[in-house]
Amino acid sequence: MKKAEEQYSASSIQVLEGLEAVRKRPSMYIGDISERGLHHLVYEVVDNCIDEAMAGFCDSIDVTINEDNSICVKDNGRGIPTGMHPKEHRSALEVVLTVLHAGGKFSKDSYKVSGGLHGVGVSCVNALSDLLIAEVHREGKIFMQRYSKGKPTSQVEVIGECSDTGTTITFLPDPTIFTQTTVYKYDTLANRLRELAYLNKGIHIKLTDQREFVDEYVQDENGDSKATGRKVLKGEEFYSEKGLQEFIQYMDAGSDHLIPDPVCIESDKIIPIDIALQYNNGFSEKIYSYVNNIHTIEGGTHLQGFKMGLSRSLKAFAEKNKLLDKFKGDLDPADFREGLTAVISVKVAEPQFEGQTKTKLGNPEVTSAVSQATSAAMEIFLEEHPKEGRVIIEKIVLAANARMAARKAREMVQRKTVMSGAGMPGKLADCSERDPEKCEIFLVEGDSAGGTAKQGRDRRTQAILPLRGKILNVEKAAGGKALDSQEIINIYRALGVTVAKEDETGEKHMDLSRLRYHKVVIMTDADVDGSHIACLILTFFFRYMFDLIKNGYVYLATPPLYLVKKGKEEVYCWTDEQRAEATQRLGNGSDRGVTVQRYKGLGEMSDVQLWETTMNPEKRLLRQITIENALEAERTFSMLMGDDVPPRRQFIEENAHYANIDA
Ligand code: 0RA
Repeated sequence: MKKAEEQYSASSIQVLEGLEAVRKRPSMYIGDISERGLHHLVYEVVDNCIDEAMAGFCDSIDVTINEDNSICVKDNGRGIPTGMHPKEHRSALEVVLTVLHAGGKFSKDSYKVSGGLHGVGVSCVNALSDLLIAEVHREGKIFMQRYSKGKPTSQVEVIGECSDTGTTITFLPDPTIFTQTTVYKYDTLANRLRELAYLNKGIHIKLTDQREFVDEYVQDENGDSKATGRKVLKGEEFYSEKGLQEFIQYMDAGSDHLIPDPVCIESDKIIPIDIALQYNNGFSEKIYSYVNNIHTIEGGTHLQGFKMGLSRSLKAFAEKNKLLDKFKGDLDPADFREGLTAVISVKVAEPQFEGQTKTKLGNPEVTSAVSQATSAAMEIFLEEHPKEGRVIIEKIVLAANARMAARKAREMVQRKTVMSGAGMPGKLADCSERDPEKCEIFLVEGDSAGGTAKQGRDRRTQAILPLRGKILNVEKAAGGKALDSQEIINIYRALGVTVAKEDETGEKHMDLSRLRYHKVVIMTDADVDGSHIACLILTFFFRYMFDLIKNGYVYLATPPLYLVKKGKEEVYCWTDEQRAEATQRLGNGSDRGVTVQRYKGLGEMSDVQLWETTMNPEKRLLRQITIENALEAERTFSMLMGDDVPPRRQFIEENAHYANIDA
């Protein structure tokens, strides 16, 4: 069926069958029924509160994860109307909660642009919940109605009086729909709520987790945090007074800025546009773009417009002030964005989402709107801040020079890659199969582990490329410098790809038609060093071969941590819980005669063990790297691989799962 037809029949089904259709085909409405879909339910409800806040009636949203993994979302908006709906012969509340897409039909100022990726409304959440309770404070009364699987199980009842207004939705996801998991992840919700707080300044968004107590901290007079010795429920409040400007500071934490304050661009001329940007002394380009509060991971026309407007205004400023007179060569569009961090947020009434993950804006009219707003605001900024302007141009010229100097190295890589048919790196142990779909390559830390992997592998489909120690930290390499590194050249050559090129819209793409393996597996030791190396390799993929990640070709291998043994019985374990369980089981309740061997590195395993636990497709656990949480990944990479030490130390301390093994 064609796309348009599909959508057409979908909307007619909705009218005919209402919420039954949602229960029959939940993925069609909320994307999927995995952990992602489960969390999507929360976003769907919160989006309605954000709409209410955007309309100017709400400034506080409280999200609570209850002990039973039900979710409560409370706002201080006007409250969903509870009066009789003239056409439907039932309360407006019931209509909002049981009719698909009814959420916005009442609002007079109908420029509703928020709404989740699928924008289906609270009624979907209702349909997919075992239990949903709506409580509305409005006109001095407290109204309540209950539902189960989308159907009302009570009338709208007045249960008390109040002097405030607002809506509280409590729902318990239906486990027969969410069969994979019904357990909410605090961090997943926290990341999204934080993002929403930055994107919609002035709203207090609180998250509380009733399932977990944590140590309470207070700030002392020096601003240091100190434990009080008491326990409190886990939670955070997200609030941003200045919006995107603070978002950038959060994303860019730990880098040195080129100009004192971020540049802010706001325009309401054609469509609402909100942009903040900052330059730092790093070398990567970090632009986060949003449409209607949705992170457009694949960019699109708004991003394209921003890039155009930015280069145009900076170029005009440089030429006007004769700052390029000594510069030989020409400026590449990407030169304008080295060391740039920017957040772009636009509101589009009828967004068209395209691309592999449906997170790429297609509306053509948005390009010129954003481009004009950007260049107009940048012109004013540069006019008023000529000193900052000069600093930025100097950085751009530096980037251009570094790029040109690196071009030779790059051309060499290209030539070698393309020309030499037998040009595989000497250390590569290739597989015999030629169909890329069936082929895997393991990037292995160190020659010794590489040797074991070569012995243990399935030669037909598995190739091994040992990497020497720590590969270059590309986060610290200017321009094309990364391409000077022998280990990185080897990766390009082994994979059969060339350096990503920018197209006319400013998007970087790789030619993946010659990619020789559809699984690229990073295999490192299960210790701190190994994690660091995996992180370096991932950073390289993230910055230079993003298309590989986007297509789902990149994986992490997970070698076991322990071997528990009694007599001939052997059990591999990946966690401390598994180890304890295996010890108990093999020892029949005692640990007599049970030995526990801890693997410190891949090199300690025999080829057979490595195959059995980590490489054998039948038994191994591969973790696919996805772009789901690209935002957090980006921040983490910058932080871990950047210059600033304190945040890195903090992160490692908080996340050092491996560090405890010896304890
Ligand atoms: C329909 C109409 C009005 C508000 C809402 C829905 C509304 C929905 C949700 C969902 C969560 N929080 C909400 N807050 C409000 C307009 C009400 C009016 O005109 O008074």
